[in-house]
Amino acid sequence: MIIEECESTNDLAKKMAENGAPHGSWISALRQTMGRGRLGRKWLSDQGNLYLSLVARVTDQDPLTWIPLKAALATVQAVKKLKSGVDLKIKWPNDLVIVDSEGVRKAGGILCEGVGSRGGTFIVIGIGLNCKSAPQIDQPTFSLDLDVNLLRPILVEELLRELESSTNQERYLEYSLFSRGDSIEWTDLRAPEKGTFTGTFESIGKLGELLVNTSEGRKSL
Ligand code: BT5
Repeated sequence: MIIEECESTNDLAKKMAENGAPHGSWISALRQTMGRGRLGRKWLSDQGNLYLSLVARVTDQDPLTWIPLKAALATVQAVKKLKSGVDLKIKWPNDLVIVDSEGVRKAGGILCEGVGSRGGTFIVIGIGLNCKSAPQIDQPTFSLDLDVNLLRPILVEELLRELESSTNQERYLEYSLFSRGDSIEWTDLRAPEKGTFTGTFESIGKLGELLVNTSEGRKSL
């Protein structure tokens, strides 16, 4: 379903799921007035970009930690179906970025929110993608210049396909911003006072975690 405006499509998709909407139901808005990122951050949601949330019904057997990664993979694949030359990469875990001579610029992001109790558990997969314009913020941003009406059905199809398929580290790594041996820096959000850590990217683990080599040995993030 496509609507003009809402606060956040994730909120509406949660309500839909709570009211019994089946797996694969989705809602998309032309603009959001209170789009959300992770950890209370804002997602700027001007008219003309993609804002879509899909209800995924999940079971105990599903590797839930892979869902955001699968959603990112599906988004890259959908974009490439419309514009094969676009070099959209996944910056683990949930950023969609373009990398070129101007550096790394954010074009989209994924916000997965899990709700419900076992038995009726669902995850809302929220995707924001700058198709028409990119907001001016204190970080580099990018707009993909895509027709959002063409992208929407392809994205839903790719999402459903990814959710059905088994997890695949190799395919994910193909679109990962990080390659083996790349230096990476991170902070522990639970203990920011510890400052920045450094290491080199090794791979993606079985649960979708980031495996890095540090001076103290292998760590999973
Ligand atoms: C994300 O969070 O990247 C997840 C964004 C998910 C948005 C979708 S839209 C449909 C659904 N409904 C919602 O309400 N949300 C989902 P995070 O990694 O926390 O990144 C947030 C940060 O990205 C902000 O603090 C800004 O720095 C930057 N940012 C905000 N809006 C942006 C935009 N339109 N384009 C690029 N960067 C943006």
